[in-house]
Amino acid sequence: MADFTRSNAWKNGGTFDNKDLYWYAIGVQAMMARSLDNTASWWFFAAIHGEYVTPESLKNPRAFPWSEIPGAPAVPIVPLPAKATYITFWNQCQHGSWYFLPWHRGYLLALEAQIREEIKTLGGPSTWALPYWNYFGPAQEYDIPPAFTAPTLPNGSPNPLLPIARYGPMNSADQANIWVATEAGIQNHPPIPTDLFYGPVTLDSMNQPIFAGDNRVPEFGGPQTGFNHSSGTHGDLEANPHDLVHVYVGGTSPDGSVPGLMSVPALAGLDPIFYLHHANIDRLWASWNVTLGNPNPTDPTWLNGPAAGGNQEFVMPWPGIGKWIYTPRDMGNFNQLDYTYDDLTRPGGAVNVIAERLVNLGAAIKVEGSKMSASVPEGKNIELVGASLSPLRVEGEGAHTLVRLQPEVRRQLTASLEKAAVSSPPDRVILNLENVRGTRDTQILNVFINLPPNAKPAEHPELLAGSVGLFGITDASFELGDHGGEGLNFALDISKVVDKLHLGSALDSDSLGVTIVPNKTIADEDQITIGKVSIFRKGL
Ligand SMILES: [Cu+2]
Repeated sequence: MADFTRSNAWKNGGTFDNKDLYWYAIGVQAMMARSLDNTASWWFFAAIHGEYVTPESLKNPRAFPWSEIPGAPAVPIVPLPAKATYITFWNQCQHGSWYFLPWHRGYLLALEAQIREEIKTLGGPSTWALPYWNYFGPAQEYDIPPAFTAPTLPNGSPNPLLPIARYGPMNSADQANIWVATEAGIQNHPPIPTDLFYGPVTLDSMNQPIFAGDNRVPEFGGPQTGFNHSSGTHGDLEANPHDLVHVYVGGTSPDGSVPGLMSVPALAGLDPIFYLHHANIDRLWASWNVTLGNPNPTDPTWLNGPAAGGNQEFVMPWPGIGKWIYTPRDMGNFNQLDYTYDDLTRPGGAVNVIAERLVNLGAAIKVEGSKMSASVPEGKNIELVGASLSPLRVEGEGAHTLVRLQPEVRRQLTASLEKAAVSSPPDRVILNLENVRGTRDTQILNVFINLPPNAKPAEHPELLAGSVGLFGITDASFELGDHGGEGLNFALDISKVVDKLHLGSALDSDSLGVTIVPNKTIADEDQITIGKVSIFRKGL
């Protein structure tokens, strides 16, 4: 039986009438009153995720220093903790890794424990739990809950949940304009300029039943890695919704000079909405396990975490005990943790992607009422279907390249689609953007396949392969950083687009056109490049 229940932040209209939000604000205010070097301060916790305040982090000339963040709140840059302390605790967040979900679960637990301490000290409820922001919820829940944009607390003091540097999907200084571009959000908000495109934040990642993958097909939870703070291939849940929500909520200042806090890993933990976004990501993982019945890895290298392999350990400050060390094993079994969520149903209901594809491909499948049965291929065979021949510079309103298909592999892929049946599931097809580099974390790139010349992207959603937010690209592109500036990789499941091309006989070609459409015009100094666009098939 869980001791604590995390609830929907939109309860009671998402205002301070929702006592979870009111007490969160009180706790955040107490933590913000402490100094940077205090392990129980708001600033220390933000730096655990990532920071641009130590000399080591500021070596990257494209870093946006904490000293330049416009207040409120006024973000302190001194006093730094002792170096041994910040080396142990700061810059831990795991991205592009199968540790993404378990590391962030522990991070949320530690922050929640600290906030609960503050609340208890100030006479609030001892059962307080961190609320979550379910931007996929009904009505206008794609909007940020109003408690995060109110200028003041009920007593008239400044609202600690409202930072200046939060600009939303329209890159606007108007705090009323902070929302997540889900399909409902896009429909109900001001029209997007038609030469650009806002790729939707979706729940498609919830349909992937396998947790761990590799750099080409990272699956639901991400590729197997060691301790991985930046670079690498983002897993399906990490890429969309996680990265896209960060970038849509953070945005950039209207003149482009200030990144929204949420858009950059080394700034994101400073914005109080961060933890409600991550609580929702954590809830989706729990739902994927508990409601959909999908298993976490049983591999000891996942269970024991990177410390068992000689890497850094996952460690958090913890009120009363000082320091808490944890592993993915401690985080993975949701039913054994001391908290739960008020809603673990899979948002949008169950979806069987393979069954949907079989219907679209015209295969005869067994239909029982509204339920369709078809198994998911568990195969490990991954094969390159084709790749672009040269690196791609993405500037202005976008870029275009060709992916050359290898005739023999393309024929095998076509054959798999032609003979698709319950007993012979079609290949999955995955498009990779490899070594994406640049200096603008706030950018979103939308990837279209065979978009006709001069066509408006918004009129061709059926050709959208997917969308990626460049959350973390500045650090991942720094030559003197952890991975030599190799950049980020993204993997988009394009099976449904390929099925349509196949049915329209457009797959029978020696190449596919790939068009990159940004969500906002790209400035030259952002230096966004894609090393290679490649396409893989994953079959039985
Ligand atoms: Cu995050």
